[in-house]
Amino acid sequence: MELPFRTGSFPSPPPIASEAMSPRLILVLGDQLSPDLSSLCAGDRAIDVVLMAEVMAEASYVRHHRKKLAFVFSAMRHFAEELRQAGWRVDYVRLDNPANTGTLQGEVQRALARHRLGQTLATEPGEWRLMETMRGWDATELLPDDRFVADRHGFAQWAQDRKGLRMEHFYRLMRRKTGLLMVGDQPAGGQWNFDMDNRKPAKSNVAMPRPLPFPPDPITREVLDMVAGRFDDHFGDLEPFWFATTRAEAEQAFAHFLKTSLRDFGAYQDAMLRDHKFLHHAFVAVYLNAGLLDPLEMCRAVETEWRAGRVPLNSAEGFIRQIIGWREFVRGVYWWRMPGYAASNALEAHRPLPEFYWSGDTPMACLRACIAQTREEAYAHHIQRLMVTGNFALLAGIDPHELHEWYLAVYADAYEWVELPNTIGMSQFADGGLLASKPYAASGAYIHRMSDYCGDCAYDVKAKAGPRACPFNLLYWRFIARHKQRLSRNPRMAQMVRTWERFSPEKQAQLVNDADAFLAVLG
Ligand code: FAD
Ligand code: DLZ
Ligand code: SF4
Repeated sequence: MELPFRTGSFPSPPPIASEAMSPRLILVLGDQLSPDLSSLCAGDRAIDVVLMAEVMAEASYVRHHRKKLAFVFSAMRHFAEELRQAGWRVDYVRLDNPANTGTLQGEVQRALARHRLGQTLATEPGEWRLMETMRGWDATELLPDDRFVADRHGFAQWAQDRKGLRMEHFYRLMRRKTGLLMVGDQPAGGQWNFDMDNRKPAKSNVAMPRPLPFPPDPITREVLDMVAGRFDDHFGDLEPFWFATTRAEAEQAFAHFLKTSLRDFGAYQDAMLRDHKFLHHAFVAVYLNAGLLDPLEMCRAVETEWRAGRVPLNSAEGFIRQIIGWREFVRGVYWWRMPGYAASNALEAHRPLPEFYWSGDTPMACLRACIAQTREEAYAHHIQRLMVTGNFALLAGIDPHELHEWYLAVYADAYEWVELPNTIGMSQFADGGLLASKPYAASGAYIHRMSDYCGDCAYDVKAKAGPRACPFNLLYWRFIARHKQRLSRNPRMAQMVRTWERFSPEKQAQLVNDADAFLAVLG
């Protein structure tokens, strides 16, 4: 059962062919900022040349948030400096270089000619789109990206032999493989999962920690000026910019999280508050996905905090599950099911994405708050993404592909391998239940219980019908009615279908009419 994941050992790069001993160009992408990247490990710093290139094609395949662009370019420039200090010859092409061709392929070709090299070496890119392109390049060797706990081929092998995929099964394999929170072959605390302890609403009047900010240094300042000048049509506030842009800073930010927030991470994981954008969340996905942090090192540090008695097990387990469970699982699903996965639309949702997802201009206070903080910080935490912006889109029948492009653009941590399965699978159920066991559909009552948004809203969360009824309440029943055949076959949703069927025909008609009236003016 555990064999596909090579228990106890991690994938190592395949041997390099003997002809590859001549100097090569090593292409390092903007989310590959790890000194132990497979291509760097296989390279030879005495003879090879590292190429890093800022290119318009990557900066504009969706209109990335301006803070995300600033983060990627600044982190790339800092990483290039670190490689130089480590003895690598680095050729760094800036976006504003007049000779920049605008594409990675163009920059590789130019660099090969500049350095009189004939071969390129790279670590596999994280996105299918780029993998397809790079596989077509001449004389290019692609090495596996081994910065993950599970290798993607092993995942596909494991997944295709199973009737139904469940993250929990995969997660237990990862716990066994890594030994994290294990006592012998049993889970610490006698339970694999403490999610039931992790659903407390939070109080808005208590002091909250916040992620460690870093004032921009001269490299970042130069990048901020460039992004301000070139990307004024992209979404999001560029300043104040406070993200870590080096590995050392990202490690400091994570250490700060361990000290100030991990203890309460579990209990308040699902809470949402107007004035506390980060609550006890780590704000590390942006660093982790770019390669500035290492997932296993992070999990081991969390485990150490628990073993030292400084944090409770539900928090340590909750955090580790997100990293070696969900993060690895969605990556596995992505590579297993692409390219078709991106076009999934099992619920046949075709409504265009409402304009307010960009402007935040809506009387719905929960959506207004989540979109405002997304614009300010290129960040919203998981429950804001899943149960506010995602839930609304699911209930309203928004086209999942349009929504996917929105999530990919607006979050600083967004790369397709992690964003797409979260959007298509977990949030929109557009894969028909491959990734999630039920649609994450909820009425206003859930948002009211877990947040303080409703007090500030033009709608009444308690009203189930009429013009002031919370739109989530109206849309929830319309969703159940619309998909009742499919949902009645789902053991976790069948009860809601039965409730719907017990409503009188008049009540059903009113709910659907009110919901349709709301959608008609949604735009
Ligand atoms: P914390 O809440 O502190 O969690 C710790 C870490 O666990 C995160 O940094 C992340 O690496 C990992 N993690 C937690 N949940 C997930 C998950 N469902 N999938 C993968 N990793 C997870 N995460 C991304 O990294 N990039 C995305 O583009 C992205 N898009 C999402 C889109 C939707 C619709 C949804 C519902 C979720 C998405 N997520 C995405 C997952 C999750 O929301 C973010 O990882 C998390 O909010 C990042 O903030 P944090 O670092 O403070 O995380
Ligand atoms: C996200 C991003 C951006 C905005 N810009 C660049 C870039 O200019 N050069 C680069 O090498 N990488 C960039 N990236 C990261 C890539 O988009 C990422 O490597 C692919 O999407 C694969 O995950
Ligand atoms: Fe959101 Fe409804 Fe609450 Fe308004 S009343 S904040 S729309 S859940």
